[in-house]
Amino acid sequence: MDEHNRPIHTFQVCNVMEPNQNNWLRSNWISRQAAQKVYVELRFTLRDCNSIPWVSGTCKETFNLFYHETDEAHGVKFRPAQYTKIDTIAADESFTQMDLGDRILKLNTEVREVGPINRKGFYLAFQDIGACIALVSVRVYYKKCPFTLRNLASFPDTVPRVDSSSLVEVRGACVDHAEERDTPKLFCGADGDWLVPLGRCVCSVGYEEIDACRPGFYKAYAGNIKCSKCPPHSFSYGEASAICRCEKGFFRAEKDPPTMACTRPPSRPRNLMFNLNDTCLLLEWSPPSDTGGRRDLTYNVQCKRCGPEPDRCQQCEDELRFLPGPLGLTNATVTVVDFSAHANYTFEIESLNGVSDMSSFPRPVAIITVSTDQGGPSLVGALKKDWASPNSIALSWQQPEQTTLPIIDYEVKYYEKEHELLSYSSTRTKAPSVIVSGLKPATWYVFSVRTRTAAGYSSYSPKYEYETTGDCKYLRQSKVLFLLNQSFSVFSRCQWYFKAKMTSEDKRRANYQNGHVPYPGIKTYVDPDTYEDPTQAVHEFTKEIDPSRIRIERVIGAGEFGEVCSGRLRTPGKKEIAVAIKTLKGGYVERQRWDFLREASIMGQFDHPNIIRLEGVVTKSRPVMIVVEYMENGSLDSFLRQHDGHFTVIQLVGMLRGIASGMKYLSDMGYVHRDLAARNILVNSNLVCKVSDFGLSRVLEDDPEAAYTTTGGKIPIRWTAPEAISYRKFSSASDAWSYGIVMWEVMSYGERPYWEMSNQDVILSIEEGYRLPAPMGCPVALHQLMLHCWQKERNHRPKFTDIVSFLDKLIRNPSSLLPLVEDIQSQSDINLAQ
Ligand code: ACK
Repeated sequence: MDEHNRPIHTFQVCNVMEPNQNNWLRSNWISRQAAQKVYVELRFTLRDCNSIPWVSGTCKETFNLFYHETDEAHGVKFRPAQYTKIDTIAADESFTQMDLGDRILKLNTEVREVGPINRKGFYLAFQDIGACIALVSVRVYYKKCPFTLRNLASFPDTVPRVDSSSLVEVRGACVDHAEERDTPKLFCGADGDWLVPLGRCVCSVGYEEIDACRPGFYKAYAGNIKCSKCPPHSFSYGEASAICRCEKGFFRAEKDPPTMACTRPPSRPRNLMFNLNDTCLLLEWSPPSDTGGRRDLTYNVQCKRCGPEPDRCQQCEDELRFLPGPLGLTNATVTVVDFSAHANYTFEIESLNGVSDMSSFPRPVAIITVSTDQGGPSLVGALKKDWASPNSIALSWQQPEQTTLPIIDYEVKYYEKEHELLSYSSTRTKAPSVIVSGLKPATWYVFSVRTRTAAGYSSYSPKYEYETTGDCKYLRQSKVLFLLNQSFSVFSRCQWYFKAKMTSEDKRRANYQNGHVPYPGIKTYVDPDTYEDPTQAVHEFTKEIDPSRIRIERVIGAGEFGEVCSGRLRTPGKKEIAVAIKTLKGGYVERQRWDFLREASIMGQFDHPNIIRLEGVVTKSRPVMIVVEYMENGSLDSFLRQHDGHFTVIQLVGMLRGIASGMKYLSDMGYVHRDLAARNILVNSNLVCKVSDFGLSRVLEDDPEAAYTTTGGKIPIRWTAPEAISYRKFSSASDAWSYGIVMWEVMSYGERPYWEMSNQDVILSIEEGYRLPAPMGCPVALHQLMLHCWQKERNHRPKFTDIVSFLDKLIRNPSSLLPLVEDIQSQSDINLAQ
């Protein structure tokens, strides 16, 4: 019985009482098969001699294992002398009589290696020399590395070497639909384990691991990558596709990779137009609406010349000269020269791409007929000069009343009157107005305009002659100003003596005499520094607020004098309002208190929607506070940086208009800001921009942008006009320069003017005539206005009132903002190429 009490067959011997035992048991012949080394596992029981009385001389506790190699079976023949001993086998555990009674089976298992075996087979034999044994089972086996698949290669059953320290190198064979990358190899170890995988196979085209590509998928390259979905406009019906086939009407060019979508020929060019003058015919068109999904778009031009009967046409490419050529054009334009006057040419422009040749459909073309007898759509009305400066002339004209086709734009052609035959320039505008800049001072120019519709250009308007203003006139004006300045300084000295006794009305009058011409209904600004007792200025221009009406909510920033907080202000009988509260930190000296309150005394004099509004001050209790309206979006520069690209041009122009309007108010009042910059503009929740930071004579001390100049002042160099930098000539004209910089900051969404250039380089480059280029996406009209603000000669700069009305015009006519500087630049590149 085995341990589970099942009956088993055993070979037993137990002649322990008799001496000189020599009993043999021999196996059948065992075929070696592929084995070089075999293992013999024996399971047996053995009786403990001590547990058997009276057997001490004869009882043994071991038996012997033998083998004999032969190439064939010997039948019953058995000659023990031929056998080789493998080992003496002893039991780890032997059993006793008690174990038998308790039916405990103490089974031993022993394994022995036999080999190398060279003959075809062998016998095993067991020799008993007087033990009490039962041989329960004999298992004979050999070890092999079994068939395996590794790295898409199959490795066959492999028998290890007899010498257990050397490995068998086995080359794998790629499985079906896989191909070798590096020779796949495995090594078979002595214990039948596969070791050290090397090399690999990869899936062939059209197959992925485990499976063939499903329909709708493909695999164009061998490799252990997945099958991919067919690219757009292609399909695969069957399994294991190496490439997807193109849908009808779509193609794959020879060099297109299988991963690329199938493409089709492009549609026809659009908006084909011509522009004719005496010597040149410019054909221009827009790219097709459907490029077929490709980028290798080109155009061919064909020409037909037709007589009075339209069906009698001749090819005419050879008669004409095309620049750069008639075929394979990559730009949507071609210039035609050497044409005859008084002829009708029909041009066909076809768009092509890399698969056009594969389609059997006729190629769609755009057709235009050009009569070289000039004429065309309607004329524009009279050309009026709006204003002129030494370098620019602003023109406007009436829009043609009736045009069958919408006007695309106007072309303004101009040249110096004296050099009519030498050269001319042209500029385009979508609005019926233009500022022509880059002109010479005191020079006569000739202008004419023509309209462009989809049918081409009209003939030019009659010529109009206008002159730029001359420098002499300005020189004269400067002299007058200079003289006025002389008298001011005398007056200023006298003023000193009267200062204490002057009322604000007297001061306004004094300001008036200082050269500021007050506008009817607009007060003149009074410099609070002209008060001997500053408290009086504070008293005169600000309202004292009872601090109990103020509720401070949170700190929003740090000012030069203390924290800036937001909060609420209650006014009896009015709605509570949000306010910003600037505080003066404790431990100040009287001078600092005055510097702090000076801003309030200035702000309190202003009342304009684009100037930050002073609600009042707290001076009679601590802390001293200045309370102003709350501007939800904080300062303009950081606001723009946080919302880069978020606004329409019209919104940006709206902000600029607001700032210009605030500045117009300040300049009308005779107040010069000196530190106009986006960081000193605040923005509320409705995007209304308001001028702030009236830090005043001391403003520049507080501005982190301000740097000391050679003349000793502290100045925000990048925002300041050259005359203010070199000799502190601050004026509304220098504010206009700064306004130009603010325009640039706004249009570039808070970019730093002159980027990382040093202050010294900025000064030098301005001196050499360098000006900031237009920011990306900046309309031409706005950059021209900036350049106007940055005229070296300050009297040539626009006044804020001009700026406001110019911006208003742009806002009323948004199409005037469409031409962008970058578009015009690429257009002028084309013109230059011609
Ligand atoms: O850029 P900001 O958010 O806007 O951070 C500064 C900070 O206080 C220190 O000057 C903000 N600030 C100043 N005045 C006002 C105001 N009237 N309304 C809202 N924020 C203000 C400014």
